[in-house]
Amino acid sequence: MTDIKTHYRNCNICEAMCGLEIQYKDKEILSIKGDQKDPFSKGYNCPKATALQDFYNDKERLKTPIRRTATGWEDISWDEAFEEITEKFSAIQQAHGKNALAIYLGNPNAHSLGNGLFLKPFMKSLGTINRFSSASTDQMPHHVAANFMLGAGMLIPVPDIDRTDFMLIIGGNPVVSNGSMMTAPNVIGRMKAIQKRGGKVVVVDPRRTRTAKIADQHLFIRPEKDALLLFSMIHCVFAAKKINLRHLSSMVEGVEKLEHLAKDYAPETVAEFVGIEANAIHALANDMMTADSAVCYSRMGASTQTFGGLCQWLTNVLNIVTGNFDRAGGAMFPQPAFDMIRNHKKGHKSSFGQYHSRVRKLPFFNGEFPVATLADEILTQGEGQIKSLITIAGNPVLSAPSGDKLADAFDSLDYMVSVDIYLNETTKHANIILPGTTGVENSHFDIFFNSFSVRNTVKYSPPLFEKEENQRADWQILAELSARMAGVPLDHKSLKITPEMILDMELKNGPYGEQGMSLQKLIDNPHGIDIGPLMPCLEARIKTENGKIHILPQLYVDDLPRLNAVMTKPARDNQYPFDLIGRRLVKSHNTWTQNSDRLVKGKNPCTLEVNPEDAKALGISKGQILKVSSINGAVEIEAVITDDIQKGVVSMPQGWGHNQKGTKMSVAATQPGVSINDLTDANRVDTLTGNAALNGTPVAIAVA
Ligand SMILES: Nc1nc2c(c(=O)[nH]1)N[C@H]1C(S)=C(S)[C@@H](COP(=O)(O)OP(=O)(O)OC[C@H]3O[C@@H](n4cnc5c(=O)[nH]c(N)nc54)[C@H](O)[C@@H]3O)O[C@H]1N2
Ligand SMILES: Nc1nc2c(c(=O)[nH]1)N[C@H]1C(S)=C(S)[C@@H](COP(=O)(O)OP(=O)(O)OC[C@H]3O[C@@H](n4cnc5c(=O)[nH]c(N)nc54)[C@H](O)[C@@H]3O)O[C@H]1N2
Ligand code: SF4
Ligand SMILES: [Mo]
Repeated sequence: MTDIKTHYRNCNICEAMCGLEIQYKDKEILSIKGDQKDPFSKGYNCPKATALQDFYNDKERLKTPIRRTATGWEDISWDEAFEEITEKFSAIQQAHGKNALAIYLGNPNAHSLGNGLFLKPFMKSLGTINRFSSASTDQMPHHVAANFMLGAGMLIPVPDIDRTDFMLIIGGNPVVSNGSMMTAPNVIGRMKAIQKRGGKVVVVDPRRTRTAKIADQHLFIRPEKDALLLFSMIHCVFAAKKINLRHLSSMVEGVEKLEHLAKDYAPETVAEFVGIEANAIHALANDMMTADSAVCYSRMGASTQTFGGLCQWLTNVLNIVTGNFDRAGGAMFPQPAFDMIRNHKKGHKSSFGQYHSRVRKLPFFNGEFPVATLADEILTQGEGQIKSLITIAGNPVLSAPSGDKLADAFDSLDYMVSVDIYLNETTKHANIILPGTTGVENSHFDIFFNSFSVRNTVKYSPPLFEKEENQRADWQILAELSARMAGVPLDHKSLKITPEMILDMELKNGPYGEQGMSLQKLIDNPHGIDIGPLMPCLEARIKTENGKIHILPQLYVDDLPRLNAVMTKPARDNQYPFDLIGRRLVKSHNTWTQNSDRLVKGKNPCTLEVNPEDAKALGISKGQILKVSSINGAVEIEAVITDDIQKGVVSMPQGWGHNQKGTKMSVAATQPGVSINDLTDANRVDTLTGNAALNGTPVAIAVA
């Protein structure tokens, strides 16, 4: 028994940063469970953590570079792969300009220490502005609001869930997603604790989610009407003369003009469009105003929709005007040990709108263009057209709107490379796939999610298993490709830099450096270190030039006519009378975890939820196969009839569609489902931020 060892690390699949205790013998994992001694997650973990061993053991996971040939894929050496890629990328950039090469970054990059540190220099070495990422199918509106209101895109407020007396959750299902832009392992426990201390949780969602079922109150809302609801609540705060800025009163600019604008959004005016009665809106506003502390938290449902920009701005505004910004129990700002905005100067120029995309004129921001227009930029001929692409840890064929069209666009590229661990729906279009190490083979530190965490904690995880001789880490792939593209010799000292070296320097120079924070300190504390609850810190952290909170940035004022137009249009499109929304499932993470048998076995999870009244009107019965069609395309999917979904709305999971030829994920293919993004429409975006409008897609449904 003595050779059974224990390893502690953080799970890096989702944002919750759960601490894990892993028992192993040699290279075999014996058990994975929550680490009781992790000061933040305290033993909590979800079923996906156990699958870390499946990804590690997966025989289909790629470990050596592969190249597509006329007769199939062949293994090639790293040298050969790098040589070919450097030659092709350089030739394309020479012939068509630097921007002819595009980059797409997917979600796992945010969950990787190495990628978090090495992507920036990598992208710089390619010299292209054609950068895209999953952020524009996700949280871009949060960054835009933080940028314009607080002066830094990463200065995003998070709900102080552990101390609040009233939590309003709009368009988030953290009980299933485990929280997002709110790193909070064990959300159920934290929600129940609110209730136990006499507080209240309200969920606003077109679907009665698991989070809604645990909450004290659930309000169905019509999809994409959240901005009207939020503005109406702000109207109520002004009407009741309950504006209370507390310690921020001398810091907030623009309140008078805001009050004037809010007059147009009385509950009685917006109610019929929002689908929530006026008195319920008054009551909700009253709850926010009267609770000792309160916080409005809005997420994917209020972000990936046509008014995502307005929603995230108004969420901040509601928290500010009710006196719940930068205050215990309200929306607060973490102070992470690795502080990403440490070197941001006050009043630095934002990149928002620095460029506009060539074809659809969507705004550039945070170093990227919206992925909703990637296919246009590949397919539209002319100066500046994208001819070549590198995807890094992303699967946009399944994750981006009109993903099927994107796949066709990929086929028209001159050359494509993917840095990925699987041959999947996206990477099958590449000429070469470069596989990085993953999960337990990597060391880990959450650069990003400590910045969105409901408590200040810090933890480093060493690799559990050494990588095999021929394997490379993602960051090593990025570093070598950068060097080769720049003509830097491969024995150059810059190639000796490791993520650990940078991490140690950041920790030592960070906010806790003087108290002895360092990598060694984290190695000595394998369960992690608790720094404490979030503290008011906005005055010190704000990055606007004059140190003020801009409550009314002009770009939002300019977007209001678009919102107001909603109240004059007919609610329903006759051809596509239903609104399609997405849902997340406990046992899958986006598109990529489905090659684990333990996560996909059981009954088909990829079903369409239909309200009983709609089912009756259309003659749909349980288990029937339905054809769902949109302006983009059509899929066939099994019906589930439930009053958990609002009438007129249908819901299907995101992340599925593993039924394509030419991939190598045979377990995923046993439970393929269909892709929601064969229905979503890349032309539906929040025009303000360019974020994809994945929710609220107009669809028709019929028995197939
Ligand atoms: N309709 C609809 N669409 C959605 C959403 C929705 O709610 N509805 N959600 C959106 C959101 S929030 C997001 S974040 C995006 C996600 O969009 P993507 O990031 O494009 O999709 P993922 O499924 O996360 O793809 C991860 C890819 O990384 C690979 N991978 C996994 N681990 C590693 C690793 O360690 N190294 C490398 N190199 N590769 C790795 C996987 O094989 C996979 O190809 O999807 C978006 N799409
Ligand atoms: N198990 C699991 N966990 C995950 C992921 C996963 O795939 N699986 N993905 C991770 C990622 S990348 C992210 S970004 C997070 C996302 O985390 P969340 O935002 O919590 O995730 P969703 O489940 O997409 O929640 C969106 C909710 O918005 C609702 N909704 C849809 N349209 C509207 C609308 O117009 N208005 C309102 N008010 N609500 C609406 C949906 O019904 C849904 O309940 O989850 C992360 N965690
Ligand atoms: S909740 Fe997220 S971080 Fe925690 S164990 Fe599950 S997948 Fe991992
Ligand atoms: Mo996401």
